[in-house]
Amino acid sequence: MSNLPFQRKKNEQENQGRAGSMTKNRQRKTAASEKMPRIALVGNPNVGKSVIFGWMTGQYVTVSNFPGTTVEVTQGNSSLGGQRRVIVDTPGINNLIPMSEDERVTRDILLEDEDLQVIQVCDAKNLRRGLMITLQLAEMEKPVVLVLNMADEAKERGIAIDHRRLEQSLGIPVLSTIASRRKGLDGVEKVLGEGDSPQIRPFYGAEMEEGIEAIEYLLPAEQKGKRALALMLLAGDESLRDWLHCRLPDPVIQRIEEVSRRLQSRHQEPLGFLINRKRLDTVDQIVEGVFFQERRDKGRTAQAISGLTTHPVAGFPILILVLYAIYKWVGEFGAGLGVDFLFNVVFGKAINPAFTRMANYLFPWLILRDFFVGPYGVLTMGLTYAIAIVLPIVGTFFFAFGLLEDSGYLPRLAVMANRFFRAMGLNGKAILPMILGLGCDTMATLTTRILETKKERILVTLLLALGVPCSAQIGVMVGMFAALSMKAILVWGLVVLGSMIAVGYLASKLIPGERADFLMEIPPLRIPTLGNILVKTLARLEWFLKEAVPLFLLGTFFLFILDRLGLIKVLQNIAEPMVVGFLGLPAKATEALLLGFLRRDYGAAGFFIMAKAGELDSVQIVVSLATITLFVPCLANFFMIVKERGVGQALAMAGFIFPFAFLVGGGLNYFLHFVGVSL
Ligand SMILES: Nc1nc2c(ncn2[C@@H]2O[C@H](COP(=O)(O)OP(=O)(O)OP(=O)(O)O)[C@@H](O)[C@H]2O)c(=O)[nH]1
Ligand SMILES: [Mg+2]
Repeated sequence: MSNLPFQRKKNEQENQGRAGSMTKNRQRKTAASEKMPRIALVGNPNVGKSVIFGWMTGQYVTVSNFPGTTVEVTQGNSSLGGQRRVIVDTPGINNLIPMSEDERVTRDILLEDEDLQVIQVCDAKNLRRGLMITLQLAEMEKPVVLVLNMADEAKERGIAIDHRRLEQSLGIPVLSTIASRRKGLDGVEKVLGEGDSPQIRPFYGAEMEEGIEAIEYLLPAEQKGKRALALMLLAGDESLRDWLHCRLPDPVIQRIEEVSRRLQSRHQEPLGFLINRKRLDTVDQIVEGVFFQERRDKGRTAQAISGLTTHPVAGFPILILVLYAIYKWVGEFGAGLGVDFLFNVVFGKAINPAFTRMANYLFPWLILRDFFVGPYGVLTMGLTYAIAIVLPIVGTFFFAFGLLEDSGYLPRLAVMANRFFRAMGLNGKAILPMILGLGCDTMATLTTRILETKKERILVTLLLALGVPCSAQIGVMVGMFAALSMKAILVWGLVVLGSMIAVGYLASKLIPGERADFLMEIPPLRIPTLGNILVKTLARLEWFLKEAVPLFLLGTFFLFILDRLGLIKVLQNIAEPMVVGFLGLPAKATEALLLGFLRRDYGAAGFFIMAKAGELDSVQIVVSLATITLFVPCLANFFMIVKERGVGQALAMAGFIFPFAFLVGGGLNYFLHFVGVSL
């Protein structure tokens, strides 16, 4: 999932859009990349495409043991084999008839670029599933090289594949690799640019073949891979509608629809189902002669651990253990030792005093001094908050999250959480973005593209914005938990979860549409590679420094201006009935809440400082944490919602979330005081 904004940005720069906008994509390609041969890495989700892309281009894109890590296309240049080529990393697919937006991206690239060569990456353990794609690539007449990756795991499970025979049946090069250990990749280099279209063409029965032929005849004469298109159309691929309208006049489209209708009227089952069944039969015939599983007993320990992690009873102590380890690492090491050292020693004793002296010496004007080193100074407040408080906390959390991503624990957590998420009207795949939101809500909002129904996409986007705290915020909150009792943390957790369930439940009743079935691929547990985790953590930190820190500085500047204009007091007075009267917080908390509008973690950092200074009692800490957790995460997330869902929906969500957050915070304050709970 798995992906974070740094990747989004890169993608936007390098690949610039595409989902459904094939023409735009074409226009935006640079003249240079237009001439270079293009190779796309295509395959099922979580099979190692991005690892191979990284090796081919030297460019890092997020790699995680999590299906749906890549949701946008990334392009990079490669000069492997002495020739310059453009390599394209694509989102994983299970079928060329797209079920979700990310799958459509991949299908559109294949359709759009007629000269595209394909390296199909397949999980060697799951040859059958991979060959379903090979077969459709064959129908598209794409030149393919088949890479059977994860040879190590296949071997562990006693799987042997007869490569020679597979090559013969497909008529294309077949290679075996362990991409994560860079094994066998030189073989890929040797066959770059080679590869014909695979020679497998299932026979779909006389009637169906007649229909295919009739549609092929109606498609534009110069079109390549007409058979694949005809089959997509017969299978009822709605996503092709725009494509057809750009290329064919309406009467021809109507004739195509007529062929399809006539054929369907002669069959009871949907044509798409019949087509798929024939394909599966063909794949089974190929697999029979080349795929052998000798013994199944290896890898038992891993399977046993995997079973425990999703067990309805045993899964919970494991989850608590994992959370406790994160708490120790982030809360005590990052937020405790790390922050103390950076805040008290590095910034408190060295950097800030030195800068203050320098500013006093350099600037005769008080306003300039205050701008840099005053109570709302960009250095003494903005940079100090960002680097001394948030950075050590998010750094340690990013590392921990990377470990969770690469070990394969996150999809298991999704399984565990399934029952609970059902209450929110969500299940299956919808949980994946929610869990990725713990890394970064902005990126998780982008990942809602893997969801099949619009209803789920809206629901998950709303819940992410409402209640899923991102890594930066979790970090800061974990730091504040240290000052709280277990009871207080529980109250906070229950309030946030309760709000999400209530909102999710109501929204799922109000938003029309279907809920998809629970269907989730669980990748095997793997020992994470330290290299990938370090690279990923650094890339995320780089993103934090580039995208979050400027917002921190902007927020500080904003407070500085308000302070100079004497407006902070005015705002505090205006907000007093709300902040002091309703939420029961000190008037100064208005500042933290203002910062919270920019970034939730910055707001939380404001509360962190107040709590550290003893300005908040435990009830106030819990109320402030609950309120700020329920805010929209940050401006970036808001803009991502605009991008994905449109201005209307984004404004509606924000318009609901902010008052709701205050309402819950105030309600909690009244409840805790009314019941007289001591926390
Ligand atoms: N054991 C093993 N793990 C591998 C191998 N290749 C990749 N991996 C791991 O498999 C996981 C998925 O790799 P990615 O490159 O993110 O897969 P992807 O195909 O890009 O996945 P999506 O973007 O989700 O479609 C990561 O945890 C990799 O470290 C391999 O040959 N052996
Ligand atoms: Mg990927």
